[in-house]
Amino acid sequence: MVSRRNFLGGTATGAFAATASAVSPVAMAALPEPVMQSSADTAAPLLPPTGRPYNPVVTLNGWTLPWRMNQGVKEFHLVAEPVVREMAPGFKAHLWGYNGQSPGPTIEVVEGDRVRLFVTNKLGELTSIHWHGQRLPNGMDGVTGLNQPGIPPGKTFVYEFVARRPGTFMYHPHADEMVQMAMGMMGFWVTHPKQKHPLIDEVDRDFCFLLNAYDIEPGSATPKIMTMLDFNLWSWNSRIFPGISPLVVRKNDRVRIRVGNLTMTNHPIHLHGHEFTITGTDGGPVPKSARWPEITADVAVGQMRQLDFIADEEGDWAFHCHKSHHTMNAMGHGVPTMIGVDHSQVVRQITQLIPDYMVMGERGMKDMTEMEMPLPDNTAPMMAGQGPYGAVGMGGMFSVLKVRSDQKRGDYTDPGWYRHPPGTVAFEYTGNLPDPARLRAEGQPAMPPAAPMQPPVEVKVRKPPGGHGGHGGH
Ligand SMILES: [Cu+2]
Repeated sequence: MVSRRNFLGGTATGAFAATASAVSPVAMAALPEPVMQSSADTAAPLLPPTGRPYNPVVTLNGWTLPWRMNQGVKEFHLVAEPVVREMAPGFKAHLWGYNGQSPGPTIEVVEGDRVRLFVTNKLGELTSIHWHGQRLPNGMDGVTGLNQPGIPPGKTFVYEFVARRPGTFMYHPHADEMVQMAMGMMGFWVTHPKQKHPLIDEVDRDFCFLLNAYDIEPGSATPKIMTMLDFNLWSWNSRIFPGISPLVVRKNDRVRIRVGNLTMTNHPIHLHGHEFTITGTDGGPVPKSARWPEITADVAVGQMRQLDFIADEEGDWAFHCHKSHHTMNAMGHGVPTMIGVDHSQVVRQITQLIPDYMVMGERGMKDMTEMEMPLPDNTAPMMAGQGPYGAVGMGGMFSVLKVRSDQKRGDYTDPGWYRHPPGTVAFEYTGNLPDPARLRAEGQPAMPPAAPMQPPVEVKVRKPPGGHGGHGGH
C-alpha cells in the first residue's frame, strides 16, 4: 500500500508523472500501477505534476487519484474492492469502494483532457462504472447490460473519453444498483476549466464531498443493504461527525464547496454565518442572471451543487444537513419521546425487576451525549463531539467551517477552537425575570365556533427542574 505521505511527498510522483517520451511500448501496454489509500484522513490537495495547471480540490476525508500521462492521455486505475472504512474514530465499517477507501479517490482532470480509466473488479460479482454527468460516447456510459457487459470478477475494463465540459461530477456503478452503492461504491469527479471561464470564478479553497448513508446495526460492521429509508448513519464521504474534517479557510478566502448526493433522500445543506450562491450543478455552471443568495441548499437525490462564498466572518461556523435526524449517529429506532415525562415512579418499579434499568431523555435527548452508556463494541456514539463549551449535541452530517485571519495561504491544518474576542459570546442574564405580558386574545379561536364549544382541555406543561421556579411554570 502506498501511504498518503508517500505519494504526496513527491517520492513516488515519478511513477505517475512519466512523460510520453519516457513510456516504452511495453509500459504503454501495461496497466498503470493502482495507487491505494489506507487512511481516512483528508489528504492535502494534489498539485498536478503533468498536464495543464489548475487549482486542485480538497476531498473531505479523502484524496485525489494520481494519474500516469501516457502519450497525452491521462491514465487512471480504479480497483473496485471490499474496504474497511473508519467512519469515525473507533468505528470501522466493512464497505465496498475503490483503491482502499469508500468513497473512492477523487478524479481531477482538465476540460479537453483525453482520459483513460482502467477499472479492475476485485469484488465477487459483476460491476461497472457510470461517469455521472459526462458527455461521452454511449458505449462508455457504464450501464451494465445497456452500454456494456458487466466487468466480471477478476477482470479489468478500459473506459476512454474526452472530458468535454468543466464542472462537478461523480462516478458510481450501474450494476447491482441497490447493493453496490449502499455498500459505498462512489467517488467524486472534478473537471477544471482549461482557461479563465466567464461563469467559473477562481477560488482560493475548493472542497468536495459526497452525501451517503448506511444502516449498520450497533455492534456490527456491515451495512444492511435492503434498507431503503431508515438509515442510522448519515455520512459525508462515509464519515460521521466528529469524524468529519473541518473546512479550514483563511479569512476573506473565496471558497467553493461541491456536494453530491448518492443517498435515497434529499439533504438541505446549511452554512452558518455566511451566504453562498449556487454557481454550478452537475449540469454545468449556473448563468449569473439565474443565481440567488442562500444559506441552505437542498441537494436532491442524484444531484450535485457547487456553493461559492467569501469567508469573511471569523469563527467556528456550523455546516450541516438541516434535517435534524441526519445530525445524529446510530441510535435505537422506535425510542419513545420522553421529554416532559416524569418516569421517577415507573423507574422505581422497573428497577425492582431490572436492576440496571436506565431512563433517558427526560430533558430531551442531549442528556445522552453526557451519559457514559455501555455500548456494544464498534458502535458509533449516538451523538458526540466535544466543543470548547461542552458536548456538541450532533453527529452525522455535521462539520465546522473554521475561518481564521491568521491561517496561512494553502494551509489546511486545524487551528483548534476559535478564541472569541471578549464580550462576544452569549452569556447568562442574572437579573429578575418579569412576569410575562399576555395578549388579551390569547387562546381565542380565529372564528367563533358554529356550535357551542366543548369545555377546553387543559394541557399541563412540565418544565425542566432547576429552572426559575414560579415564573411561568405550573
Ligand atoms: Cu440530510
